[in-house]
Amino acid sequence: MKIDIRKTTPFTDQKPGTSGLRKKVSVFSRKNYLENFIQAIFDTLGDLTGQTLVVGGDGRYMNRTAIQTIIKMAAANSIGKLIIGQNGLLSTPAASCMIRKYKTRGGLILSASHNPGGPDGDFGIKYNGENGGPAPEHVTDTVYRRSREITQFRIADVEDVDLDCLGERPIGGMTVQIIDPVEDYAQLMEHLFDFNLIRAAILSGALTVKFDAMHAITGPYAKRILEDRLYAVTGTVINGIPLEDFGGEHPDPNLFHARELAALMYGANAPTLGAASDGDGDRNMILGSRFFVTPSDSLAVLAANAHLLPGYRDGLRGVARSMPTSQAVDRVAEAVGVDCYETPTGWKFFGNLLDARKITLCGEESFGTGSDHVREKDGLWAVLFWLNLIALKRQSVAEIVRDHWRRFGRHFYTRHDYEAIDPNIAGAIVHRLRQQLPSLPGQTFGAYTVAFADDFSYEDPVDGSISEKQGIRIGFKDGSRIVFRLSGTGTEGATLRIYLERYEPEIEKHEQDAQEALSDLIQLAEHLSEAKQRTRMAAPTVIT
Ligand code: G16
Repeated sequence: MKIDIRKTTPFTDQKPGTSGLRKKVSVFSRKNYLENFIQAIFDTLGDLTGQTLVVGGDGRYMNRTAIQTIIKMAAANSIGKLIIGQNGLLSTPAASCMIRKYKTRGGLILSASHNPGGPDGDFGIKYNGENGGPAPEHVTDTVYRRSREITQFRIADVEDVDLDCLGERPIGGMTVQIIDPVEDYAQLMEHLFDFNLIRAAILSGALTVKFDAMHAITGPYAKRILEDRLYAVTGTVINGIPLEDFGGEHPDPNLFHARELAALMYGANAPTLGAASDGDGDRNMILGSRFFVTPSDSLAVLAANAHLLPGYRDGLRGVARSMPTSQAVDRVAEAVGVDCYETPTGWKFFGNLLDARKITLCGEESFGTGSDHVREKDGLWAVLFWLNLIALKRQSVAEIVRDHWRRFGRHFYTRHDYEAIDPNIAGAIVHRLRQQLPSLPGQTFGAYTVAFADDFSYEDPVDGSISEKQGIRIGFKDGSRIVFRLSGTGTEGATLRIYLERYEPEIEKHEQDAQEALSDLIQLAEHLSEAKQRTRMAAPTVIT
């Protein structure tokens, strides 16, 4: 096998964001752009001789060509083995599952998650470590440093590998194993949930489900698990074939982008559960008939009921949520008597807590929930959790959530996004907010008195690392909050996210619309940030 050592010059913009490096395909297509980043990862990992890596992606445009490049570079960097999902496919949670199951040195996951795909869309790549989770900040910082000083990369001069045919083949001294992307993951799900109970409920007609794979990675997973193993009728999974451009759609599981599913769930004869997942299969949206479950509520409901399900019979060790996620799960933790951790946005921050066995469940407002079964959030896992719960309780989604509110109170919650705004304007908004922080505590705005105002800083309780400037929090005496932060996953301009939360203990007030219930706080957020005025946008781009 001939190995080329090619000269290159560094790019200055290869800084991983909230979840790996995400850029436009046009950026990733620049000469040596992908190669530089891959070599920077390999260099950061040190001696990889004989080591195994898992490789796979969400099937978006560039997935296959990027995998061929990774194979050639891995062979030239003395890697012993690559385990690759058939057709180059692996959902993010399935990749995490395989890294853990086969005890590999980690894996490379190719995805830009819920961002659009295709030649004009986005591409992304991230390294997950031996625990199956996204690399922590000190690793991604080192990759970034390395990417800025790189002068050469190694690549083998070999033929492309057939990614579609299962089995093992040698590439120089390295072995490439093409593996069924679904089987290991499906087995893990079967171990966590009561498949017999769910199957019986489905067969009896008491439980019906529709799953929107949004032309993305979860199609094959959902078909195998929901239709083949749980006997949901054929057609339960819609948009189930992964397409390189996601059918020209935005594979983001919310009411706006999962339109087909939303129309069904808000129409007559809706199934018991409607669910959708995103580009790489780690996000989930849960719907009942005419009922949207906020991700924050979903986490709280799962936490309150986990002990009823086979995989979680021993109860919870603790829970965690990202800072902007509503405090609904905090109330469950308090009632159950376990710790609740508040982390910065980004699944990587849960890794240490899970590895140290401080938590069992964790989740984020950004449609992510997961547990200690892998080290990524897991869309289909959340759907199966809900199916198991519905089969067990014999209640509708809405009844389960309303019962939860009755017991714990309701956290009204919404997120307003201003997307693709001028980064200078976004910076100015954040700067203005930061300047106000010292003077806010004690001030009263209508019914709300500020209890604290800060720029969230997190000290990891396991390794003591500190992450600063993770979002502006304004907390009020009644527990309400407004949070402002800039997204770390966008590829166009800046995205300002405004998160709003208010607690309502009174049952008679639980049926109010969230935007109405939060209207005073929404106005106050505008007063403090001048987001509309400064961006000259009449309304947020997306409200969830
Ligand atoms: C990623 C991260 C999540 C984060 C989300 C949104 O999700 O893994 O932890 O909550 O981005 O981040 P931001 O608010 O910075 O855009 P995904 O599904 O895109 O990989």
